[in-house]
Amino acid sequence: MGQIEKIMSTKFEISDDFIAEQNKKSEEFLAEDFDYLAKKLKRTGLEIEKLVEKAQKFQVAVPSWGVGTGGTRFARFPGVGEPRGVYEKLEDCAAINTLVRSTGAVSLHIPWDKPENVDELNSFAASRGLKFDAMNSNTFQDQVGQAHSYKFGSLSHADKDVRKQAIDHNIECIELGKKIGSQALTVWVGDGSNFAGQTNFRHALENYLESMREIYAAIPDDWRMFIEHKMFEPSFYSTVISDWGTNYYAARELGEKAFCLVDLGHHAPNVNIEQIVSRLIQFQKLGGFHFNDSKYGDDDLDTGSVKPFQLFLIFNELVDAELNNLPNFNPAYMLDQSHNVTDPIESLMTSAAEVVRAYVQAHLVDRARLEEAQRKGDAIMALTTLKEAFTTDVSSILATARQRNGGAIEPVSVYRTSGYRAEKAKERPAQIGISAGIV
Ligand code: LRH
Ligand code: MN
Repeated sequence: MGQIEKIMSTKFEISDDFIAEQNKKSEEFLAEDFDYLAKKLKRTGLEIEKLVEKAQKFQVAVPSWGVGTGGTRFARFPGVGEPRGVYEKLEDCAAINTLVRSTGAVSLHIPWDKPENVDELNSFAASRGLKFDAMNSNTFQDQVGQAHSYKFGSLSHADKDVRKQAIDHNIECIELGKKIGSQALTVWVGDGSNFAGQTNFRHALENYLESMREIYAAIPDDWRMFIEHKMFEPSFYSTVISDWGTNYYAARELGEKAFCLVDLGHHAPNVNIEQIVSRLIQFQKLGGFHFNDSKYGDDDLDTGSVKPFQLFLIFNELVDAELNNLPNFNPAYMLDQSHNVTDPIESLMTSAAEVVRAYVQAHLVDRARLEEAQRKGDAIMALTTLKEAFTTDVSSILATARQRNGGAIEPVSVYRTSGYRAEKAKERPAQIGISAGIV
């Protein structure tokens, strides 16, 4: 056992026995709700046990940067027992997975999570039952001692030396990812401009593609590269990879290991994201998702907390692709949220459950009836068919899946009863100082 693991083994954890004991309080009502739903679904020819199995297998990765309290440019109001480094972040990610059993992988952000000792990181993660999902590079902030600033861009920067620095950083992320079992690199760049004329749109995209080709060449054959588009912020006049079309063009240009990642908050309000998803599935370039929710900009609110019907409609497209075995369809699911006013662990548990909910509800859709309605142009029947699935309360399926996986029937109340946050407040003395932003 390594040094870190020895230290961390003394820390408070939520035990499986505690969860099983707490579940006793809810088992009876759960059984009642489950039996009622089983009968209701049977009427439409659906086997509830098959749906529970699907829910038990479903996984969505959590962002390491999501377990700390987030903030805005105005302020960040840290909570108690904040994780102070990658090991405490993994501790909290493990607590989430212990309770919901659908978040067994963590997506790291470099250099925020750069480990001193990779072997220690690997053995600690393994000891907590965690794997590593996509690596996230960071060329949107300047690190202390960095030779060139990213103030005016990174992979698309007019200066070749700045681009080289950004390319090298992404390749460093791949090399680290290979050592910890990750199989994907997510590249999001904030590159763009704040004034008309500040950048040449064509040159910026050409520079970006030239840089990405060098990074792509370092992507191992069993890896994928996820390109993340975003309409605006931190640039407020133009963004180099601003929409799914440019993203798709870049992924096509780079090659078969490059795919498009859809962060739900990276689109203008009311954009039809489910159609973008359908297009990327059809074009065999859907790499994955950063799930969150928003009302205005990239608000990074909890998934399903603002537009749950949109989340359902996105999964309706994903399940349609799954059931039709469409080619090259293997999307990576991740949460990417910022928790400014809630306990991040509660938000991530609740959001993970909302993603599984949308997935299970999408499996309730009577697809034969939907296709018939679509053939006949019967809009009301089509919408009703979707709404019947969306308005079916599948909570008892989700809770049963968690319970059968060894997790909590009621994750948030078991978490609160465990006193985990208060224990972490004792173990992790607060770090004094004003801060803003997401980390
Ligand atoms: C950009 C983004 C990106 C991450 C960052 C933390 O808005 O969605 O995925 O690198 O948030
Ligand atoms: Mn994102």
